[in-house]
Amino acid sequence: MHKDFEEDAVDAATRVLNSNWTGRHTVPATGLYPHQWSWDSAFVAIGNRHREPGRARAELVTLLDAQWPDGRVPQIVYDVGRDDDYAPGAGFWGAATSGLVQPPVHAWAAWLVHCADLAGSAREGFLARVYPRLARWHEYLHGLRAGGAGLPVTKHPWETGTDNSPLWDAALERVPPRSRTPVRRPDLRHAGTGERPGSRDYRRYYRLAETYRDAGCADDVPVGFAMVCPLFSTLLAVSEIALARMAEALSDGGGDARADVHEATAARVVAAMDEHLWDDDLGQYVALDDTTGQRVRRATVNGLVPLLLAGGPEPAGTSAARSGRTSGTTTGAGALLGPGRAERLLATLAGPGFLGGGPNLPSTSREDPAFDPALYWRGPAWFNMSWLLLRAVQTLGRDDLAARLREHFAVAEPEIFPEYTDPDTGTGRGTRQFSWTAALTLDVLLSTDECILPTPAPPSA
Ligand code: 2M8
Repeated sequence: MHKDFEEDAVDAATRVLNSNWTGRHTVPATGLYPHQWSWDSAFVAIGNRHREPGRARAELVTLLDAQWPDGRVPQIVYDVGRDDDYAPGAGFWGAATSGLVQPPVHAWAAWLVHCADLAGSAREGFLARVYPRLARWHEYLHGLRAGGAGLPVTKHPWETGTDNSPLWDAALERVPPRSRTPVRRPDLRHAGTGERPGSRDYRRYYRLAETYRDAGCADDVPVGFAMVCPLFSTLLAVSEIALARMAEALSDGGGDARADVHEATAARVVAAMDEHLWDDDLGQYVALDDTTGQRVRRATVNGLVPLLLAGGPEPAGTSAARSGRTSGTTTGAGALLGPGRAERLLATLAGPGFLGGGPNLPSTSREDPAFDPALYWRGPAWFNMSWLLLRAVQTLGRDDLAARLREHFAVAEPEIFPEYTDPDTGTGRGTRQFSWTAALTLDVLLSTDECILPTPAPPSA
C-alpha cells in the first residue's frame, strides 16, 4: 500500500474509533449498533492496542464487568438510554445485557493487548484482572454449552456472529416464524433491506430469543437451535492457547494458573473439530447440527478460519522451543489440524468459491446457491474475516494469499470504513464508520509482527 494512503487511512481509522468511543467502551456504529457488542469489542481492542493501549484494556475490562455469574460474556451490554434505537433491547431481556453470547475471541485479544504494552498492563494488573474471568468464560462454553461432539453449541444465529449465513438455514426452517413480542426493525433506518436479514428471519430470531429468555437462559432447556460452528470453535481453541500464555506469564509471578490444562483443552477442541466438522468433498470445515447430528454441507468463510490452527514455522525462543517440544509448529500446543488439512484449506481459499473467483474474500462461497454479494453474511466480504485469514496465511508464509487478503483493507478508508463490501466490486455495504473495520485496518497498517497467534511468551516487563 502507498505511504500517503497509509497515513491517511491511519488518521481516518483513528477518527472513527475516537468518535465511536463512549468513555467506557466503543460502539460498533453510532446509529445501527448503539450499545457494546462482545466480539466487536475484542476486535476493537486488537486495533487500539497500537496507539491507545489503555483504552484497549478498558474496552475488555468493561465487557468482562458485565459477565454473568455462570461465566457467560454477553453478546450485548446495553446503553439503557438508547433502548429505542436497537431491537431487541434491554426491555426485551429484562436485564442490562442480552442473555446470548458471541464468538470467544476475547482471550486472544487480551493477550495481544497485554503484549503490546507490558508496562501499562503490569501497572494496571491487567492480566491478573482478566485471566480468571476469561477462564470462567471458557469453562462456561466447555461446560454448559458442550454439545454431543464435545464442542460448544450456539443457541441462536446471533451467537455465531455470522447471523444469516446459509449454515443456519436448515435449522432455522424448523423454528416457527412467529413470536409473541412484536418485531421492531430500527436497523432498517441505517441499512438497506437488501443488505439486512428479511422479516421472516427476524420473526424466527425473536422466537428463538424469546424461548431462551423465558427458560431463564438455562442451557439444559432445548430452544430449537443448537449449532456447532467451525469459526466459533476455532476462536475458542486459539483463545484457549492465549489463556495458556497468560497462565505462564502469571505463574512467573507466583500464581497457580495452569498453562498445561489450557493447552490440553485447546488440543481436545481441535481434535473434535477434525473428527466432526471436516468435509472432505468441500475441502473445508462445516457446521454441525447438534439436534440432528448432521453436518451442514455448505461452503462458507467460517469453515476456512480453522487455518489459524494450521501451525507454521516456529519462532526461535518460544515457550514450545524452550520446553523441548517438537519444532515446526507455531502454536506449541499440540493443537494442530490433522495431516493434509492445511493444504486442502489453502486450496479451497485460493479456489473459485473464494479468492480465485473475484478480488475479495466472500463470506459465503461464490459457488453456494445462497451466494448474494450484497446481503449481510451471505456473500459480502467482511473485514474481520479477511483479517483472520490474513493472519493465518501470514503465519504459514503464504505471501501470495496474504497480499490478496491485504487488498481488502485498501478499500476501507475510501469507502468510509463500511461494515462490509461487495466482494467483486469493493463497494461499501451496510453501515459506515464501522468500528471493527477501522480497528482491523489499523492493525494491518501498524503491526510490526505479522505472526500474532498466541505463541511466544512475552519478554518480561
Ligand atoms: C451483527 O449482528 C447484530 C446482532 O448481534 C445485528 O445484526 O443486529 C453481526 O454482524 C455481528 O457479528 C456483530 O457483532 C453485530 C454488531 O456489529 O452486528
